[in-house]
Amino acid sequence: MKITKVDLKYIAVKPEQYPNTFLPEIALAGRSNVGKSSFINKMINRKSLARTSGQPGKTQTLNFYEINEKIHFVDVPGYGFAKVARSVRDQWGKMIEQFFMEREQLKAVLLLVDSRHKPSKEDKLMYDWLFHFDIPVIVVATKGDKIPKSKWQKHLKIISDELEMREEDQLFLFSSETGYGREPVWRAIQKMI
Ligand SMILES: Nc1nc2c(ncn2[C@@H]2O[C@H](COP(=O)(O)OP(=O)(O)OP(=O)(O)O)[C@@H](O)[C@H]2O)c(=O)[nH]1
Ligand SMILES: [Mg+2]
Repeated sequence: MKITKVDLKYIAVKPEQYPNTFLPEIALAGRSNVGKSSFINKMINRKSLARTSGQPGKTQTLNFYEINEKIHFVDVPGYGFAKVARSVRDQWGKMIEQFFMEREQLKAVLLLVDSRHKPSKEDKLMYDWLFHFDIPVIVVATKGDKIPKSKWQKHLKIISDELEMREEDQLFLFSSETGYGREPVWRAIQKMI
């Protein structure tokens, strides 16, 4: 995928602030620190347009990145981060839920899970929730550079088994460090928009 133009175009915390455009949208989901913002940067070939951090809780709003004037990537706050006040987490949860449930432009959600670990209870809940609401999902196993290649298949199998993934849902190994998985994930996204 050749990236010619990319911009952080809109920031929203409520529906009135969603962009008034018809571009297809692809949203990220996943626990805090799993690598959602890093994933976006790699996909759009920018070092740090999406703000990342070793500190969980970096992304706090819905951030719409417009790519090639054709598609929006929507970065969202992560779940499962205990250090953020409960009330704030609840707000983030509501904000994301509302966006996922009501947004017509949303074509798919990329659910990011850490390739090194078994999916968490919250990862499972998120996968089931997306399924329940009929939202197409692509699962991306992040930080693939942190496990040896000889173990990739084993880790991917654990993830698909634990999430009880349906046959039709795709799973990709990804690394924001090396760019591994970038082209296959782009192809999967393009099929969905
Ligand atoms: N080695 C390696 N590190 C990664 C990868 N992806 C992300 N990281 C690191 O993981 C940390 C968290 O990455 P972020 O992209 O900020 O995570 P996030 O999911 O956006 O986190 P929140 O905004 O808090 O929800 C950063 O220190 C990244 O450098 C990867 O593929 N490989
Ligand atoms: Mg982030």
